[in-house]
Amino acid sequence: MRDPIQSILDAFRRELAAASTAADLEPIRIKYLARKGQIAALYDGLRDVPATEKPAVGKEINELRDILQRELDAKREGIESSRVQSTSNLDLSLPGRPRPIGTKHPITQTIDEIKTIFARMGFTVADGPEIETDYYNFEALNFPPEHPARDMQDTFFVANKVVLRTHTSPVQIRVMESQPPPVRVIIPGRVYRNEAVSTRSHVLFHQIEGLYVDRGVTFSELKGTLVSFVRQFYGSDVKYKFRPTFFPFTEPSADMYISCFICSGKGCRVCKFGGWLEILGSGMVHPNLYKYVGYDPEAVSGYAFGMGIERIAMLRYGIDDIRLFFENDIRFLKMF
Ligand code: 2NM
Repeated sequence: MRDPIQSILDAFRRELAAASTAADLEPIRIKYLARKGQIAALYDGLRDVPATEKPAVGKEINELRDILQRELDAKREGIESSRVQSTSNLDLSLPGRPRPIGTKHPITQTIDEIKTIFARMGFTVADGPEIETDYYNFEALNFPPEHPARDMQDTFFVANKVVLRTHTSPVQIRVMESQPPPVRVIIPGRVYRNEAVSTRSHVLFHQIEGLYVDRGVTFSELKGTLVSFVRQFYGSDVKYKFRPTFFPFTEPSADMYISCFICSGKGCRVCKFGGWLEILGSGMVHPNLYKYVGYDPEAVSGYAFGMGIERIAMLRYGIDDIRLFFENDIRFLKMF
């Protein structure tokens, strides 16, 4: 029995050395270690071994079986770990996996578009602090001391006489303070109002305001600029109208409306069946403001305007709940 044991071991090792994949190992295992393999045949052969030698020969077969099993396992492990480490199985010519690309938030997109239109008309972009003093947010904008907007119900107070800005207009005051006329700027940014959150209003939203001050600026220039803006933003066939209104910081003041671009003014859900959409407020800068910033109200005049970005984006895309802009639901954001 000794010779067959040695020759089985030699043959096994030769075949094992030649194997290079896990699939190569299986026939070897079957040939030697399976139920009808060569080890099993050796055990069968024990029948013909003299009784006195049986224990010793049996022990040798047991040892051979254990060696084969161990070496087979070691070879399998070696193959598996080298398969992970080796680059020889990688196809380096495969194209990379595509990664999802983000998009700009619809509010950012809307701001960018409006900025581009006003930049072509000579407006530069300015910005300023979101935490403001009562002076810049109200007083220098000609809000009387008891104006309801100054109430805790409408404005977030950070401290006595310190508020979260309720509009971007304080930046216009800061710009005028810091430079002589002419001034031609737009200011996009976040503003805050202490209001109940609902489908139509939020404590945080965005505005773009504009200001043009120079010698001899007239109301017709205000109209011309805003009409040019709505034609570029909503299309050249848009109908519009101005309606008198009131703001503390402008006199006279006017709200601008456009014909509903969804139904062309026939009446639909977006315009609430009125045919007209209010899209911005505007007016001639109140002379009192010039005194606060050190301009001569006799020498200069100007116009200002402001619009809510969420409102404009909601009208444009038919969005019926302002809260969607702030929830970062990826299904919503992917629509733009
Ligand atoms: C509006 C409507 C009308 C406005 C006024 C000023 C300034 F420069 F006088 F301070 N900035 N923005 C203004 C005028 C804003 O928003 C609806």
